[in-house]
Amino acid sequence: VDKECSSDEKPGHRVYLDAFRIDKTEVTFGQYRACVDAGRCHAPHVSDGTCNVWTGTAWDKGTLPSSVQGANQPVVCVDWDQANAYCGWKGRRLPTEAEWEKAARGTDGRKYSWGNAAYGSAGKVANIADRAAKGRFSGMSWATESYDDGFAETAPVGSFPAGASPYGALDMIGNVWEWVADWYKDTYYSEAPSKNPRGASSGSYRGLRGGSWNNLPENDRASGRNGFDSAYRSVNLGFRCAQ
Ligand SMILES: [Ca+2]
Ligand SMILES: [Ca+2]
Repeated sequence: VDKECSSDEKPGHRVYLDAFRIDKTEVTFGQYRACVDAGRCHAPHVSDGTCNVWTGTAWDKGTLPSSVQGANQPVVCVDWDQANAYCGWKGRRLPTEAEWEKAARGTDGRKYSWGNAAYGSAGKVANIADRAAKGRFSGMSWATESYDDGFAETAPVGSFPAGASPYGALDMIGNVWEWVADWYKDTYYSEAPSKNPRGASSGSYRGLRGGSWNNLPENDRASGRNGFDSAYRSVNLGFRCAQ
């Protein structure tokens, strides 16, 4: 179905997973701050110069704009350890990469959480780099003109019910990339077990999935994979929990 798959998404293979639960939405600033207030999480890196922020014309390490720090917007500028600690505080854990993908696209091999309809023909289904972003940011040359989701930066979680996955999970595609539990390995699917895969046994990058408000459509797909240093912090990278 998906002609945009890159090499790290291949070979296509069938995976069996034990039952699990996953959060319906990305974790918000409001939810995360409760963990900070409880003394169990480190504050998001919004102003210490370690978070990669989008200035409108370039990426830079700087202060996170207040426009993306709303209580119902996804928490960002959190690294993998912070995401892992938050989920632990909730009695949950980060999803495995395979769990994340099943939650996003179900079992019928669809390209997106909502099905196979392309951006621009499926209504407002996800927050990606769209016409609204291009209108706000002169430097976002890659944003697509043919789709308008209405948000130039992060949207409050759950803003796109039309993009819900077969299990009702929201914003699996777009809004913010989401940390998963696994070490990322580009060739992992050639060696992964068919039951409950948990990622490479070691590595230097942790997996992230789903694309973001700052990415073009080909990055905002259910099977797309990415990995970053676990200490990476960015305005377009958050997480959700599973159990
Ligand atoms: Ca957008
Ligand atoms: Ca997301």
